[in-house]
Amino acid sequence: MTRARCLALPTALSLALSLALMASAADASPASSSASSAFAVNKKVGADQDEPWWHHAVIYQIYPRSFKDTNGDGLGDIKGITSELEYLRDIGVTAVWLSPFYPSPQADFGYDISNFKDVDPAYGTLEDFDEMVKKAHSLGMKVVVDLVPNHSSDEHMWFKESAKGTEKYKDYYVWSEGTKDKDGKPVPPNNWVSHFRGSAWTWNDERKAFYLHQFAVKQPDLNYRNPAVVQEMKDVFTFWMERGVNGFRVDALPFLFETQDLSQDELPVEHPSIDLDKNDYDYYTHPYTMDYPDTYDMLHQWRELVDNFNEDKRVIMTECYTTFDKTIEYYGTKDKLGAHFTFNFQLITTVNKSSDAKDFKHSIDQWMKAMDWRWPNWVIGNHDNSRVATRYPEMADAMNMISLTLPGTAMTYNGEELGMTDAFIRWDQTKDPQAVNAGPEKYLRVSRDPCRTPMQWDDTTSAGFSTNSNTWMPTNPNYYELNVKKELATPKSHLNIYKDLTEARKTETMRNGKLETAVLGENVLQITRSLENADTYITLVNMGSWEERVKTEALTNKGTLKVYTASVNSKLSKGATVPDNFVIRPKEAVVLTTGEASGGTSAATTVQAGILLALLSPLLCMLH
Ligand SMILES: [Ca+2]
Ligand SMILES: [Ca+2]
Repeated sequence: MTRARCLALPTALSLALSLALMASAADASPASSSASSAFAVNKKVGADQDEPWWHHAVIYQIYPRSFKDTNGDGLGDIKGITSELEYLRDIGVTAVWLSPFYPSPQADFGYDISNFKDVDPAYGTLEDFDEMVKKAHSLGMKVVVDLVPNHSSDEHMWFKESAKGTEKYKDYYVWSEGTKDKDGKPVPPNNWVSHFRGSAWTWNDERKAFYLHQFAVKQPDLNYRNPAVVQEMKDVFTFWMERGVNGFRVDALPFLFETQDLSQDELPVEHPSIDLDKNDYDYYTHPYTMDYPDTYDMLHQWRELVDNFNEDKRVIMTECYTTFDKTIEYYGTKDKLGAHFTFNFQLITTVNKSSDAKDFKHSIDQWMKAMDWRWPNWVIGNHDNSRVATRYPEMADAMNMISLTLPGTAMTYNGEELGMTDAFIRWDQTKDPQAVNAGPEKYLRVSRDPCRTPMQWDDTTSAGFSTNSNTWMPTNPNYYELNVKKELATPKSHLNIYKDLTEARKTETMRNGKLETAVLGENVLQITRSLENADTYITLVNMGSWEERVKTEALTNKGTLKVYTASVNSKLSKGATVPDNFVIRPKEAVVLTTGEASGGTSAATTVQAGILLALLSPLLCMLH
């Protein structure tokens, strides 16, 4: 048996009017909407009022290893990216961000870099890279590269020379002789633990000292208190800007600087989770190794370098998993700018499949309230997190609708446009160092392998990712039915819905319209985008486990509402006129508009809506 509630949608009139309506509706019925929150889209970011390319961009994260293999070695490559740029353009992507493709021993899949200014031969050459950038630009797309400043590989020439004590390089890394135990054996200077478990200090026999590594043993932290290191990394930015890249995604920024007083131990968190022990990073607080003030200053220096390189606009987007306030601080201040935007991980870290619509509204509002002069962005998935369709069962479309209809820059991790899911990777197939270090009992809790499986292009060998059936990471066995080819041919597929959404983003309303968020009843999240003299767009998502009834009569004074696009689990179809009352299924999501549906309407859809309304009438009676 279903449970349906009558919900009143707030109007897309002025905020004051909406609030007044909400207040009176709330008095009348417990199922009415909560107060809505409104946010203007502020374009004045930094000193420059011209809109940069990245403001309304859909930035698509490519994990090069898993995207497309063109030479049959089972590894993705740069030529593979080049070969699929038309696909990306056609689905509405406006910029690609490439996860690391630099020469690397692959101890942490490219985040351990042995040369910051080259392409790993496994992925191709600098010429391949230049070709890719040229083609992307010719298709009207931008290219962003990953920049990994915190550490290099221990196989980088700098580290080898530093370990030898070569004068020029001896202070390129953070070295300490530590202390001695009772047997005279050297022990690390403090209790700092690496992200990948165990001490963050490893003894180097050649140097006769410990080196700091906040991540893997093979990722020694660079010493940014050495001006030569600061200059080296600035040269890396310049090298890639000269090759035509349009921006940088800066990796693991909060860990750039540590305290200089290495005698400081870090304290355990107050109530560590029972499955954590003293070798786990999350067992401790990190006041001496995270969000250090000098880090914010270095970011400002990079911002100046990138903004002043030439007349082209480039973006710095930063990866900072930290507290909310510290995250916002990475935007810098109006007087001392930091990132153009720092990743908004709110939809990964503050909400999950158990969250209700109020939690989502709070998560979105909290970010928007902090924006002020800052530019918003939305991240729902990446190479470090379980895939969206797995984290939010049956909500792949809903999450894409949320991230793509909110104002600001939208990020899409490769495969999320298809609703790709995490694959199960056996212990003996596990490659992620974080998972390997956790051991066979705990690896599934931390492994990032499941979200890094090959892109699913079609139903041929290895999902069309490679002609080789032996790929570096197994292909998710669901590729026979979950792939680009099939979804492109299926009118109501995750991919075609994604295309509808990127199309909507081109409208003036989506670019410049104000945002209102509201909750209908307990479970339906409403995101309204409106602009004077332009069509209104309303995203509705039922976060609950039951059907919800939505009443549309008070919604708009702009005429009939149509379904712009609807999730695969929706009964509504694109182009259908929205009935006065309709039921929204659990985890269903729709975008409604006062204008036309994406890509026009079909004759069948209106009929379907009529049938739906007829089916609903018994429920309407039940409620009286
Ligand atoms: Ca290859
Ligand atoms: Ca560091």
